[in-house]
Amino acid sequence: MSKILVTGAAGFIGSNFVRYLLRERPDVRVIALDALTYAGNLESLSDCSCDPRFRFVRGDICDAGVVAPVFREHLDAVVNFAAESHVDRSIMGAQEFVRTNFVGVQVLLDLAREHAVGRFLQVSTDEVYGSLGPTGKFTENTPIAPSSPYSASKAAADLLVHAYRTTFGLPTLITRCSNNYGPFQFPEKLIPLFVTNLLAGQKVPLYGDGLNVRDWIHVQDHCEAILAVLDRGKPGGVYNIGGESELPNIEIARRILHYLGHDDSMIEYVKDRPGHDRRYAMDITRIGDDLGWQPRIDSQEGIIETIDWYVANENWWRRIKTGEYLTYYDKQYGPGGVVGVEE
Ligand code: NAD
Ligand code: TDX
Repeated sequence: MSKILVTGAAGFIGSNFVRYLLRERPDVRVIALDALTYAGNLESLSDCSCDPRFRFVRGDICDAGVVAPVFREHLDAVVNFAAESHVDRSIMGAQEFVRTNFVGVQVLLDLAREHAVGRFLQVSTDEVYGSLGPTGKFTENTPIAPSSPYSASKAAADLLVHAYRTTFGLPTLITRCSNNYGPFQFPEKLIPLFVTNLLAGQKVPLYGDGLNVRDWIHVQDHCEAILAVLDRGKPGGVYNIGGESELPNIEIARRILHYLGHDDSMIEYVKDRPGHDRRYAMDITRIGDDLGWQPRIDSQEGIIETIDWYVANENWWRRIKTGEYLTYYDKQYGPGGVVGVEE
């Protein structure tokens, strides 16, 4: 039975990945580590908690003292999702982004080296490449040119991962994915923010002219791509992941508005995000050719299914909006402390 450490497991993509891994791989044990920042929600993993192959550890990836005992458990692989992930917050203050997204990765890399972990997969982002004009796509050879403190901290981590591969021969992998949507996304990001605002009778804030373009991928497709890279990716390899579904923000807004029975009058055009990247688009030739992965979920259907999920799971997002979700950990495990570490 192999043992995989998933960091940032209580976040949006991490929780979807843990659920997918447990479903897909009967022979895998998962240690789910998360600091439970504002973005971490253990309720997103409540259905996994009774699986004997699942264990939750509360811990900060920057704190080697807390994370080291987990590495002493002979891990086969580490998949690092832990990050500060919201661009707008990084514009308000970069410190936590540098700390978690860069220093945290250094702590994990050192531990992976010390304990000879078999595979270290760093979950990165298309944003490290910066912004595209109206044509062209990012390939893995596109120069790194991040625009925001968030993407700069992710790019810095990618460089560090590369350096650990070159200097120490660590079996690293990097995935760079485009914008995800799907269940359990924190309602500060475009799609869940707009859906939950409308369900609560509020307008949706569209930045600038609403014509910025993102390449949207369902989180399930992203999880499948990550597992393909973890299984079969070439050590030292970088893999772009994308949904092949470019949409301007206004189009996303209108799909959500119309599906929920509203018109453009519920759009509030607001001041643009500083340094706002105009367009992202991913060339996914490498992961297709080398690993046989392709996105499977059509964004037209996937976005509607996602809206339905937020409608059906109002309790999940309402508890975030009221802050009640922050008390869940203490109710499950008792106040404070680190749980789940096997010495
Ligand atoms: P998220 O904000 O939903 O989740 C991040 C998780 O990391 C949270 O559970 C949080 O509690 C945890 N965390 C934060 N700081 C930590 C620390 N110091 N120690 C331990 N845990 C900590 O983010 P997400 O959208 O799920 O993104 C996951 C990863 O995927 C990130 O690395 C992000 O850069 C990357 N990514 C996201 C997208 C996207 O569209 N959401 C696209 C490409 C790449
Ligand atoms: O209220 C909003 N209004 C708006 O117009 C918000 C929150 C966003 N936007 C725009 C900004 C972007 O052009 O929508 C687009 C998507 O914004 P976000 O959901 O904040 O995502 P983005 O900035 O594109 O970054 C996301 O994808 C790449 C994730 O948050 C990152 O973690 C990931 O690396």
